[in-house]
Parts: sequence; C-alpha cells; structure tokens
Amino acid sequence: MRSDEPTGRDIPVDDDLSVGAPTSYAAGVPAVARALRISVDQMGPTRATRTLLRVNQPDGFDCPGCAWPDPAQTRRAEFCENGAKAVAEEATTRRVTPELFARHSIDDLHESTDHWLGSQGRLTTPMYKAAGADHYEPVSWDRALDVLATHLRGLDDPDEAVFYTSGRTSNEAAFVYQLFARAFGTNNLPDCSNMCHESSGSALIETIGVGKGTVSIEDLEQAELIVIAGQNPATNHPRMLSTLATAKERGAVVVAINPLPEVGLKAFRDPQTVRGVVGGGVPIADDFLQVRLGGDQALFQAVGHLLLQRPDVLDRDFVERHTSGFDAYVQARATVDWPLTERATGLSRSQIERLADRFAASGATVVCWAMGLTQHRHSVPTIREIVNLLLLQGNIGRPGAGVCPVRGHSNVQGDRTMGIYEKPAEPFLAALDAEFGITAPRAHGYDVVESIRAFRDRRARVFVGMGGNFVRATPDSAVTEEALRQADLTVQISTKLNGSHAVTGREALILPTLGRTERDEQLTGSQRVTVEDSMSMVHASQGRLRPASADLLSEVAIVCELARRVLPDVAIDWAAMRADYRTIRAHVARVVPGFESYESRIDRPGGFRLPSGARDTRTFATSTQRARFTVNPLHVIDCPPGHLILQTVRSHDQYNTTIYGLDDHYRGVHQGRRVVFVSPEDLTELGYADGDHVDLVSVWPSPDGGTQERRAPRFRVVSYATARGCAAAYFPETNVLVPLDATAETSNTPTSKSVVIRLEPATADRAPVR
Ligand SMILES: Nc1nc2c(c(=O)[nH]1)N[C@H]1C(S)=C(S)[C@@H](COP(=O)(O)OP(=O)(O)OC[C@H]3O[C@@H](n4cnc5c(=O)[nH]c(N)nc54)[C@H](O)[C@@H]3O)O[C@H]1N2
Ligand SMILES: Nc1nc2c(c(=O)[nH]1)N[C@H]1C(S)=C(S)[C@@H](COP(=O)(O)OP(=O)(O)OC[C@H]3O[C@@H](n4cnc5c(=O)[nH]c(N)nc54)[C@H](O)[C@@H]3O)O[C@H]1N2
Ligand SMILES: [Mo]
Repeated sequence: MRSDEPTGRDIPVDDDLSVGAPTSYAAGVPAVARALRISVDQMGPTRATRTLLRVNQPDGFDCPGCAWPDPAQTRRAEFCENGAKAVAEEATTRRVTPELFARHSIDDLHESTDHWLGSQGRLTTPMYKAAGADHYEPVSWDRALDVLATHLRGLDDPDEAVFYTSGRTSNEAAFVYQLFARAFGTNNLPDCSNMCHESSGSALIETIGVGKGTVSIEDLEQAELIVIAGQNPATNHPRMLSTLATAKERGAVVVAINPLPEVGLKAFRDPQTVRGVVGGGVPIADDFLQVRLGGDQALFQAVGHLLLQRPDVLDRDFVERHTSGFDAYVQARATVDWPLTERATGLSRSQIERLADRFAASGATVVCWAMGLTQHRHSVPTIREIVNLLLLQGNIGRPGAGVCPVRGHSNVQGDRTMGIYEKPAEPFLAALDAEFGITAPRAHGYDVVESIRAFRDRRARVFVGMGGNFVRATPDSAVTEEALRQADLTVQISTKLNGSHAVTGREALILPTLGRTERDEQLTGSQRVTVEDSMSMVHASQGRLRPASADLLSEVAIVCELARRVLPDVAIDWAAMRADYRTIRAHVARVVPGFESYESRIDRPGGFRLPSGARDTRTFATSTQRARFTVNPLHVIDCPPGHLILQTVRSHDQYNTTIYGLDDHYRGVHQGRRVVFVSPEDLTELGYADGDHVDLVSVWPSPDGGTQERRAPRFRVVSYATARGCAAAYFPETNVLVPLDATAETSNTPTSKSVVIRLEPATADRAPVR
C-alpha cells in the first residue's frame, strides 16, 4: 500500500458528530438543494441535469430509489431528494479500478466504513481472489465465469449453491436468473424480501389470496381515511408525501402510528408546487399515535373490538358474500383487556377509541405500512389484524380503499413476480417446466436466514449475490461473516463496492455490472428492461448514459453466459435471450399470468397494471375461496426491567447499507451515525443523560437456558421524543445485535425492529469502524 494514500481505516469515525433539534417539516427547497449538490458533486453539472430529467419519465429510466409508483400525469421533474441521491450513487463519475484493489488488501477493505467503500465509485473490472490470496486481482470475464461454472459443476448437490437477489434487478434479469437456478436444480433463491416485506406477503396471501397491495395512487387520492403505520415516508418514500398532500386537499384524514414523531408525517412542503416553495407546507397527519414498538397488534385488535360494538358501521353484505371466519373473529374480539392493551401499545384507551371513531366515520380506508410492522416476531399476525379491520367495513376491492404495503427496493415486487422465491408455487413451476422442457426442483429452498445457517454448517458452499450487500444487510453480523468465510466461493454481481466484497469465501469474484441509468447494448441493439412498482404497475425502463466502463456486462448477459457454461446439455437458448430481451419477455408472457401481450403493453407510457382478484373482482384465492378473518393470539414483547426494545432504522442519508452521507437531517443528527435515541424519561430512569456514550448490549435466550449477549460498542445517547421503553439506532451498525434465530413467525424475517437491549457505559474511548 502506498503510504500517502488515505484508507477507509484512517477516516475518523464520528469525531464530528453533532446533534441538534429535529426539523419541523419535510422536503421543500432545502431538499432539492441538497439533491442537486450531491448530484453535481458525483456527476458534474451537465450530466447531473441530463440524468435527473430522465428519472421516471416515460422514455427514461425507473428511479432506482424506492418502489413508490409514478403518478399518471408525470411531472417534468418526477424525483425527490433521496431518488436523486440513489441516481447520483450509480451515475457517479468516480471509478474503482484494479489499482484500488492492488493498494488495499481485503482486510483493509473490511476495516473500512461502508461510507468510504461506496464513495470510491463504480466497479469497472471483474476481480478474482484466489485461495490463500489477500488481495483481489483483475481477471477476464471468460476466466471469471469459468471459475464460477467449475465450482457449480463440482458441487455434490445443486442445493449447495445459494443464489441471492436484491430488489434492483430488472424483471428480465430476475427471470433468467431464477430459470438458471432451477434448471441447475435448486430453489435456493433467497432475496432481500425475506428481510423486508415477507411478513406482508405471508399475511396477505393467506387472507386475501394475493401477497401484494390492493390499491393504486388514485385509491389513495380518493380515500377518506389513510392510516400510515410503521413507515417513515419523508426519508424512504418521499414522493408518497405528494400523494398524501393531494389526498389531504380532497379531505382525507391521515393517522400516523409510530413510536417516533417522524417529520414528514407532521408537515410537508412540496418543492414542485408554488405553495410548497413559499408556504408553510401541508400538515399531513391529523392524529399521531405514539405506539410502543410491536404494539400495533394490540391496537388493531382493540379497534376491531370497538367496531364490532357498532353494527351500523359494518359492511354486512361484503362480510356475508366475500369472507369466511367472521363468527370466530367476533367471538375472539368480544372482549378487550384494556390494561394489557394500554401496556402493549403505550396508548390510552381514549386515543384508541378515537382511532376506532375515525375508522367508523370513513367510507373508504387505506392502511399503509412498511418495516415498522414487518420486522417483529408477531409481524404476520399484526398484518392479519389489519386485514380483519378492513374486511369489517368492506374496505378491500373498492375505490379509495385497501391494503398498501409500501415496498422498498424499486423492483423487489417484480423480482418475486418473476419467480425469485425459495418457496415457489406449483403452477409457476409447472408453467416453467412446460415452457423450457426442464424439471424444476419442487423442494423448497433456503431463505436468507436459512442460507446463513447453511453456510455456517457447511451445507452450502457457493454463494452468488445478484446485487445487494448480503453480509451487511443480514442480522448477526459476526455469525454471518463467519458463515460466509466458510464458503468455497463467494461471488458478488455489483455496481458498487460494499462490505460483502470484503468478506469472502476461500475464493471470491466481483463481477461488475450495468446499472439502470446506463445504455444496455446487446447483439440486436439497445435493450430496455421492465420493473413492477409497489402498486403492480409494470413499465419499461431504459438507461441512456454511457456505461461506467467498457468492461461491464449486464445482469442478463452474466446469467446467460454462466448458464451456457454450467448447463451445456440443457436445451435453453440462452444466447437468444441475451441478444434480445424481447425473447425473455415472450417467455415470461407464456409463464407468468397477467403478462399477455407484454411487449406491446410496455410501449404505452406508464405500462400496465397486473390483475389482482382481490382488487379487481373481489375474488380471493385463499383456502376458503373467500377473504379470511383470522384469530391471532395477542403477542406482547417481553422486556425485562432495566432494558429497552431497540428498533434499527434508516437515517436520511442512506439507502439500506449504502451510506450516502453522515447526516440524518430531519432527526437533527449531523456528521455521525453511532447514536441511540431514547426518551428523556427512560434516560433519567436508567441513569443516563443526553451526550453520554454507551454500549448497546442485546440479550437473547441461549439454547442451554442461559442468555447470549451481543455488543455494539460506543453510541452517543440522544434524548429524543420516542415512545417509552423504546430505543432506535441505525442499521447496519446495529445488525451485530440481532440474533440469527430472532425471526418472525411464518415469514422468518429477522426481528430488526424489536431487539431487547440494555445500555452500559461505553467500554471503548473511540468509535469502531462498524
Ligand atoms: N432514502 C431511502 N429510501 C429507501 C430506503 C433507504 O434505505 N433509503 N430503503 C428502501 C427499502 S428496501 C425499504 S424496505 C423501505 C423502508 O421504509 P421504512 O419502513 O419507512 O424504513 P425504516 O427506516 O426501517 O423505518 C421504519 C419506520 O417504522 C417505525 N416503526 C418501527 N417499529 C414500529 C412498530 O412496532 N410500530 C409502528 N407503528 N411503527 C414502527 C419507525 O419509527 C420508522 O418510522 O424504504 C425504501 N426506500
Ligand atoms: N437491522 C436491519 N437490517 C435490515 C433492515 C432493517 O430495517 N434493519 N432492512 C432490511 C431490508 S428492508 C432490506 S430490503 C435489506 C436490503 O438488503 P440488500 O438489498 O442486500 O442491500 P442494499 O444495501 O440495498 O444493496 C446495496 C448494493 O447493491 C448493489 N447494487 C445497486 N444497484 C445495483 C444494480 O442495479 N445491480 C446490481 N447487480 N447491484 C446493484 C451495490 O453494489 C450496492 O452496494 O436489508 C435488510 N436489513
Ligand atoms: Mo426493503
């Protein structure tokens, strides 16, 4: 390593951390200014302007930020501050070249912050780490793909390979990727969804027969009541605030349910309207229920009880014609244990009654939610209770009403539709077999948590990551790192450098790929791809920028070239699919219901909406062929005295494990990330004060009957108006605290929003890198 070169290790961590007051409104002109500053910094002024004007336009590319849909009338600038950051992160002119890998050993990279790794720029060349080597070296594509193919062909069993996907992958790439995995012989297709909305999918499939939301933007705009539980839209889905502002103007009531008083739920200034620029902004939430972490199930049960006391507000006709299980639900909700409900929710009975009144008064209700509801032990029952509430008033399958799980990654929903799933349904596999003349495996594969266990126990030997940052995004960082290091080969198909590149198996590959903003040239010319948003709209996306390097392959090309090498005897024309993505879409149209006339329907600006029985015709593909009321035992998170329940959240300056910057503007945190938010009352009770430095220690029952402890050192305490008994800190720094076995029932999602911790005086006098 050259001595004049600063490394990620040398960057001081949190020396400049400062904490001020949270802001009082979201977005507005300061947000646009921040977006432009970041874009210009990464791309220069010309490229920044040209690129940002193509985000979410009919002839442009889909924003890689979040999965919030585009309104029917696309405005000239349909992006937000955080979308602009996501674009800048990808379209940056900075480059990672082989010299960087020559200068920095893998250990060096491992000791660098995620922020530093990401800010090195776009990956440009395939890189290989040989067994025993401590550096990556450049390698040709031919050799790289041969290394991977040789490993895969050498496995004793196809189930020793794991094929992970993150939700930025296009429909086309996802389809060929899962096809390859299944033709190879495994359903080991874990994805980021396993850590994200799996609980929503599990609950919705069972109860309404489709694992997706049932509303469109128009429904939100027409709703009379919108409930937003467990979501921080100002940071994570900023364009949703424009929709909410429109709904408010039409008279909708908005209720926010959250342990944190998130700023965007208070007031929003739309930077794209005159009023947003000069005015005080639109207040969003009419009511804010400061629920305790994990208290939503108790809340929704109590509201269900209260609604049942008022037969006049029920939709009898809907209940009789379209649902099952009503009588059992009525019986289960006949009484409510108010002291227990108040303890579980941290809310007063009158607050809960007011919410029930709002449901009763509404003729059309939408419930939106995100990670605050999906990452608890009892997430699936909690979401089932939302369905119960909506069914009572017939709020599914009619305008202005429905369920709205707000998705994260821009194409995470599409990837699942394309078959990225470890537990595929039989009709999908049968259609795949018929189309390609293969016999796809029927045994379920590993999800994310099971994959980590499989590597830990040497049941899995080859890891392939189609995007994402598996090692940093997953729980129990120390255990996960150790597990992945056991692999024979780890392969990351990536646009940017991240922590997963620094935790390798015996051998490792980095395969650099095109991003969504870039031109994708194949034999038949420039290709477009498609994505599906949170509201089931499928539309085209076409990048126009010159690729970050001449040596990048598209995700589709990588999979097809690999498949040709691994499966020479399988009669699938991979080359034709690579050469012309229309060929892939023609296959999809025959395999996946709802994609008929795929090619012509994506010519239409805005694309097309996938059909949904629940939404369109009130037909419910459940075990009873009706929408199902369910009875769910109440779960209250058990938190011993002197302990807090910790939720792990995103700051305003990150995209999952990608750290754009060190500010959490809306919450008043600047130039640092190792903070823990605790209420002033709890701090006093626990004997700490704002500004103290503490270690976070999580406690978890160990198999031998004792307790296991995990420690995340040195966090600055921030006195903050969160719910009593609850704390918040950022991930991925806190993933080390989440035990691998702490997962949600049914969905197996890590419980990243309910980690039982205690605070201890900091043991180190300097913050660690992670
Ligand atoms: N800029 C940006 N955009 C993103 C992302 C990003 O990292 N950065 N990530 C994308 C992805 S993959 C996803 S999944 C989404 C995530 O979007 P969010 O779900 O909004 O993300 P989190 O930061 O995890 O915030 C969880 C919210 O739920 C609240 N909450 C936590 N626990 C509970 C609870 O028990 N009950 C209730 N009622 N509320 C609770 C928290 O206080 C917080 O407001 O955003 C997507 N968009
Ligand atoms: N403690 C805790 N853990 C969590 C969560 C939490 O709330 N708390 N949230 C969970 C959630 S909701 C999610 S979705 C997961 C996210 O898990 P992942 O999706 O695995 O993680 P990301 O940080 O989104 O992945 C970022 C990397 O993706 C790569 N990338 C970006 N764009 C592209 C592309 O177009 N193609 C390819 N091939 N690669 C690309 C880049 O190399 C970048 O470094 O994390 C989960 N982990
Ligand atoms: Mo997510």
